[in-house]
Amino acid sequence: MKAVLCSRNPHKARELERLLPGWTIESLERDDYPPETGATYYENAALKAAFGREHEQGWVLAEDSGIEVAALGGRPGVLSARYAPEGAPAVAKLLGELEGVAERGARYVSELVLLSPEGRELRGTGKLEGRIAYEPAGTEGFGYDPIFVPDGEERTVAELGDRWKAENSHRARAARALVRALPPR
Ligand code: ITT
Repeated sequence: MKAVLCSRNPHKARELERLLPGWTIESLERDDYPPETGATYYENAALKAAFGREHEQGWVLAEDSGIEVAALGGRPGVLSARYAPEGAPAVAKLLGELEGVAERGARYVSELVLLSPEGRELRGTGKLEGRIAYEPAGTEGFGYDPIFVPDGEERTVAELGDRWKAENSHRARAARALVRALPPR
């Protein structure tokens, strides 16, 4: 089975191919994706999927995700990708906002939308609870992974690594929910 992933983030394609056994994930590489104007992760994922449907007849997959920080009232949340340039700048900005803040609780959220060739919509949602570390550590993953410590762990997602992520991440949980929603083949 092949699905076209409507995303410009190569990390997502790599993670999702691992998370959806039996599926080949191909990224839809275009430079005219619509702006993510939705108020929720689901709305943004559906927007990306609808854009993909304009270009692809087969299975179309889209994902929207973000990080919600309790001390920031849930920010950056659905605006995570626009919070700061991806990578070190985003990490530094978030650590700066939390300087001197003892309440470090946060969660990752992932919302997947899969459109069947006949136009049926399937969804999967996943969350990962944790806290924001005081300094970055680790080299795997992407985005906020160097400063996100999942509940029950002492190390960041970037230290725990891709294999840990494939079992436990918000995206892994969303992918399992999506697989459960798929019709039997
Ligand atoms: P597409 O919209 O093209 O799929 P994107 O990276 O812009 O790619 P989103 O709009 O869904 O994706 O934004 C998600 C942001 O949330 C992402 O840029 C990261 O900052 C953060 N994020 C989501 N999942 C993450 C993860 O597994 N590890 C680290 N950061 C993550």
